[in-house]
Amino acid sequence: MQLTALRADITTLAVDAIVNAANSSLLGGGGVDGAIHRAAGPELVHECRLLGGCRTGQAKATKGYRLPAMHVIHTVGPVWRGGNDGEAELLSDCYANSLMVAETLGVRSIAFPGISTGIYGYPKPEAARIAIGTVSSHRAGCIEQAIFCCFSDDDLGIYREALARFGS
Ligand code: AR6
Repeated sequence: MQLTALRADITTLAVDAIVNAANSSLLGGGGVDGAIHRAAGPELVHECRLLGGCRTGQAKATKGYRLPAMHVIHTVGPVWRGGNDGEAELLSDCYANSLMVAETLGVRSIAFPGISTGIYGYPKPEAARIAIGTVSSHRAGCIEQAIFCCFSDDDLGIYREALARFGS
């Protein structure tokens, strides 16, 4: 699987699936969640209502509706509470479970935002290391490309450095 980082608004990416950093209601919110719902249109929240929410670390899929991406995989990251509350494992679960759901959909390209690193307050360099470590240890079936979609140049710098350290 190829791992890349780029700077973009995730709602513009023409990949098979984008991942949404949602909350457990799956009914929308701020940050990347709000942007995805606005770009996908109202049908997205209609489908989300049928999913019955989502626990932290888990992932559930919907269609992409008006997005260029075919699928949205909604996952719920942990709220950062200082690091001793299982945050790292839960964040890793978000990436691993999103990839598992993507495989069941036959996804070949997937883009991730920095789950939990906005409103939920997860420190960005540590979150990037977990994201890269988890995605690179996934035994790929159909997924050929994983993109870490960074919203700012600073975030892209963090991912570039983490990828270089990881040896990608
Ligand atoms: N494209 C790519 N990345 C983005 C975009 C975008 N359009 N917009 C923001 N980001 P956040 P969280 C980045 O706060 O921390 C919502 O209200 C942003 O810079 O969206 O997991 C949910 O409903 C940051 O690096 O998600 C939950 O209640 C990253 O996306 C809560 O926020 C994640 O920031 C989830 O908080």
